[in-house]
Amino acid sequence: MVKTSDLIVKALENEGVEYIFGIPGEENLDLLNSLKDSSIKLILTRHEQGAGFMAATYGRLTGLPGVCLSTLGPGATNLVTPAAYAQLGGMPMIMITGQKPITKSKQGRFQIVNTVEMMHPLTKLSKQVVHGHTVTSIIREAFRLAIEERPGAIHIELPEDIAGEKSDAHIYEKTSYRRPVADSHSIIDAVHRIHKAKSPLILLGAGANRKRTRDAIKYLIDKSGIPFFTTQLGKGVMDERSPLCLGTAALSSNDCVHTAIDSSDLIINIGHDIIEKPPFFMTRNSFEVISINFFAAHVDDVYFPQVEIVGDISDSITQISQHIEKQSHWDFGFILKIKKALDAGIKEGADDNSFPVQPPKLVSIVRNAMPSDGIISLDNGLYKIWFTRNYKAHEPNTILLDNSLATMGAGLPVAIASKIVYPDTNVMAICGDGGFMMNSQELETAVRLKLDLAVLIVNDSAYGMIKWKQQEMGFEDFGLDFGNPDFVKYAESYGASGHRIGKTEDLEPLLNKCFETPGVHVIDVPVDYSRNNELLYRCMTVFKK
Ligand SMILES: Cc1ncc(C[n+]2csc(CCOP(=O)(O)OP(=O)(O)O)c2C)c(N)n1
Ligand SMILES: [Mg+2]
Repeated sequence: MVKTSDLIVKALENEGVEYIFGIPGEENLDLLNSLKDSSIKLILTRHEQGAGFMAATYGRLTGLPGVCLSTLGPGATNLVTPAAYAQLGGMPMIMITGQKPITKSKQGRFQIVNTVEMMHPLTKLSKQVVHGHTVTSIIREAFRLAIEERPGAIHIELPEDIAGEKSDAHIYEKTSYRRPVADSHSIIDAVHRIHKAKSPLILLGAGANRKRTRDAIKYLIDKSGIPFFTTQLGKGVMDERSPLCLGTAALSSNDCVHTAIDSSDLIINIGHDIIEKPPFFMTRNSFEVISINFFAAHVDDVYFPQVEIVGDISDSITQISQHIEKQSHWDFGFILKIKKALDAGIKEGADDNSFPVQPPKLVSIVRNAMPSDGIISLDNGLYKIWFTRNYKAHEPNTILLDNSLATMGAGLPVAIASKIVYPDTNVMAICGDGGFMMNSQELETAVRLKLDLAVLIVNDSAYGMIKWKQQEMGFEDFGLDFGNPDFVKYAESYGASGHRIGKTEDLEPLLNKCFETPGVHVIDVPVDYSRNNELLYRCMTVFKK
């Protein structure tokens, strides 16, 4: 007979868990004690939200579920946002929360909320462990289900008394299986439609961002010569320096890339689903869409693909490539003209040395400072549009952002988890002054873990993204300005290095210096958003001329 909390740790080790991110409460003390002699490393954070974002990111980067831990009640409610983040973002994550004893009462209803019910709509499975005998099968099922397409969040509640009781449950072996593949009839139908189209376009979305898909997609693009564009979450699936890359649909409409999309008669959608902000709006009269995904497409007013290829994405693409041939009637002339205009616009923005920094210049400086495999982690704010639009990703998972829950506050924890997973890679969090302050306490975690990390704060002393929308909607400027702490002193008080730039030319050498100097660096960068619309829509104006 073995104590249940010991069994859980053994089961987690058996699943290959390396880290548990979290903040224990008294209801987790058995589990904490069982972790003491385990190979699993506890990463203590300063807010459960930070722990959840880190666990989800571990899952996103490795394909294996990331694990986080909290106490009951307030600890568990703090995991609500990361649960939604992982669930919407398709990131495998397992949350283990504590609970008061269930076989007897300890403190009445003190701190008790129905966490299992609370987590139901945010997870693929939310379950309480009611007996030590079932705990190992629950863990095996949790790990299986978390990575099954579409990946997502799982919640396991472990009551205090169950954690301490003994059982003789055995550990279940990990199993693996080959994913189902698409039927050849649907492949032939799709190839026929692609051949018949005048100007087909490939869209790369989040689901295309899986191990082994890049080679298959690259082969399809090389063989067919069909241009491609990406969603925000599809960035990096292919090297965006490709002459066939039209860039990213950072907005849903009215950007230059949409002129190209609207001129196409067939979009070959690899891995985008409607949980991400739409890269375009379909209408009755617009292009046809072929959806290639692990599952059938969700239908919506703005998205209703006419053709489906359901099965392992890599395999589907490989099957398509076997049959596809370049067609002499395909015409990409207009589409590639737009690409030229887009690229010229991006280059033009890179020359502007005015101060405070203009967003396109900021993107160009960061791109220059980051090596091809360097990772940037974006929080949510106006700068995200600029980075997704102008930052050309070279490698998969090198621009980590959230375009499904689109929560503020994840930028720093995501960067911390990325550095833990890839200790030899340059990692930079890029956060607005609003988003940074939502989880800035994790600076202490980064310093304690002795991570080398850059944190760039896009400083406009406001919730800039909402200010922009306010202006777009014709409202008066109201209610969105705030003051900031002195970010240099703030960083230093955590034992990090603080920097502030006084002119735009100083930023690139400073970033290079930060990557050469160990430790956590916080860089305060004043930005000017006042010309946002003019710069954002410049490509459209140039193109319309
Ligand atoms: C947790 C959360 N709260 C509110 C929002 C709505 N929201 C989206 S962007 C934004 C402003 C972001 O401000 P900041 O981080 O300073 O970036 P900026 O746009 O100013 O560059 C807000 C309030 C959100 N996405 N997430
Ligand atoms: Mg701001």
